[in-house]
Amino acid sequence: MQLYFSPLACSMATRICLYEAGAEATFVEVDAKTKRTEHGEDYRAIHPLGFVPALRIDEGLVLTENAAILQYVARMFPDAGLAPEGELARTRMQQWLCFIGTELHKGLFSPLLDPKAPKEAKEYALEKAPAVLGVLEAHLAGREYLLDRFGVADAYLVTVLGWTLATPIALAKWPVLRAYVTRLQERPSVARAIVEERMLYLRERVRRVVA
Ligand SMILES: N[C@@H](CCC(=O)N[C@@H](CS)C(=O)NCC(=O)O)C(=O)O
Repeated sequence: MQLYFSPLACSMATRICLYEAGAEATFVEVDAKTKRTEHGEDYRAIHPLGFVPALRIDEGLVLTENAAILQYVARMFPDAGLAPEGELARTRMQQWLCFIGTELHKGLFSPLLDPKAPKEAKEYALEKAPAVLGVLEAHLAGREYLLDRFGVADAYLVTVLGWTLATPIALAKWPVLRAYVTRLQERPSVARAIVEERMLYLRERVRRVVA
């Protein structure tokens, strides 16, 4: 399979899960600004909105939407234990994937990180931070992961919470969350993804300055 990604974007959650699973995968970088892949393809022909991630699966099909892709990877590599068994536990996992994707990623972080978002949109998003982060702080108190063991929802959460560094949100106000991020960032699959994507992110920034 082939993962279309942009450095440090939400697509990093899938990279983490592919590493966890020891999957054979290739990674195609998408320039978030020009919407060209590293091979010069027009990425909008692959994803009409130009969003990462997209996952080209072996049968030649392309999947989109982070929550769906993460669950697909978990199902393809069951030995990695990235998604729980059982109806209730699976629904809980979907609950967290939806929460992270809507309340956290799109509701809170997208306006804060989007240079084109108006000031009012950023302020409105920031007002929601205490309630949304408070839900996670309360849930993770006394727990290592969102569910019983590390899984796709954790990969997504640690990726998104890593973005706080580029926003006015200070995780020091949510000590449980801060400890969760620190702990998960030390996990080998997460640490590897961060190191690799940080380097690519810096390279992209340099390319942009030079261009
Ligand atoms: N609904 C999509 C949203 C994905 C998304 O927002 N991706 C961001 C990166 S984290 C993106 O590609 N942004 C590029 C842009 O806004 O043009 C999903 O869940 O996969």
